[in-house]
Amino acid sequence: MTIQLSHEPVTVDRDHALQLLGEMLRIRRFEETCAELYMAARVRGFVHLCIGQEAISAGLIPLLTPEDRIVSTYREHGHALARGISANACMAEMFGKVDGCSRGRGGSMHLFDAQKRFYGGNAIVGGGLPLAVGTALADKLQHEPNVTVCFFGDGAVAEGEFHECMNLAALWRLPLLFACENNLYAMGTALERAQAQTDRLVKAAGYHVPAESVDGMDVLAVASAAQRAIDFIRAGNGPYLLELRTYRFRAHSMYDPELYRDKQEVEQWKQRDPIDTFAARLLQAGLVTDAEIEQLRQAAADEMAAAVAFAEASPLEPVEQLTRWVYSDATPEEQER
Ligand SMILES: Cc1ncc(C[n+]2csc(CCOP(=O)(O)OP(=O)(O)O)c2C)c(N)n1
Ligand SMILES: [Mg+2]
Repeated sequence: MTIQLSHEPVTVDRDHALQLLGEMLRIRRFEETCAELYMAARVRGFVHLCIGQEAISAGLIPLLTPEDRIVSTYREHGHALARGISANACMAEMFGKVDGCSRGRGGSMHLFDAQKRFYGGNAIVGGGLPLAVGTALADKLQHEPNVTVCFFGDGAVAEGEFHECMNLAALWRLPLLFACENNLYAMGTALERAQAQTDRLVKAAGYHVPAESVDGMDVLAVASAAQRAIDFIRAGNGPYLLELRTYRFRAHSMYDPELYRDKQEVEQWKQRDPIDTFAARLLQAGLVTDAEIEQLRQAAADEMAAAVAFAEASPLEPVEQLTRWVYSDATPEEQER
């Protein structure tokens, strides 16, 4: 099927369409489950949901090779799941259990899996950017053909690290994709209240970094722009910036009373729900049936229910081991985990 986007036609076949939709549904269900668990005080700590932003993870991450690298933010559940960290390992991490992908030591904001080359989960706004410059520099120096993708929010663009990292990545022509998830708010601060220049493309141009702004609510638009960016970077041309225009439907974190935005604005964005709009397009094109969409929904629900059971059955780390991994006494095999 060929779907006409605003700027170009994109071809997607049935299997691919189902895969994209299925991934978004998995992420949505994982996070709805997290919200329920949090309200029931079964999951503690900070929890930041990406509900509304799922098209970014589902559209971009499957385009990477297993050797490529990802550095993310505290709003990273979707990135981690799309990268192939199992729902069991992510959910156990939410519960702080030993089978969590960070052995229960990180929680929601610090999902991590070195084997999947997923280097966090980072609570510091903009904190992932220098790490990503580091992994991209390492790959460049070792002549590895890998791309590092660094996700960060619109708020991180105001940090000095963003500018330093853009400068170094451009200067050294690093294989780094700057993936800015612009959801228009940094906690309770609207972008235009905090930044004099709100056009990310202008900022990228300041460092001679090619950039594109894309509708982050449209999974096909994300995939098509991300493919262009990744091809450009892998060909040795240096960094690229993608601005993914999106919106979070839920609060900043579970503690936020949301006094800074109109309910009407939120409702308007919900009309552009990346899952509902994509499903509607596929149905309209006759590519999938209602029953198939329902099957995907059910599969996601079953997977997440099983993940909760897995997480609950997983033990807490014994107290005697709490000082382990602080100053590493791990064997090389354990360090690989
Ligand atoms: C260096 C730093 N400053 C401030 C904070 C507090 N803080 C946590 S999230 C956040 C907003 C970041 O917004 P954005 O980068 O747009 O990401 P989003 O939450 O919208 O995904 C702030 C200021 C922090 N964690 N780190
Ligand atoms: Mg933001």
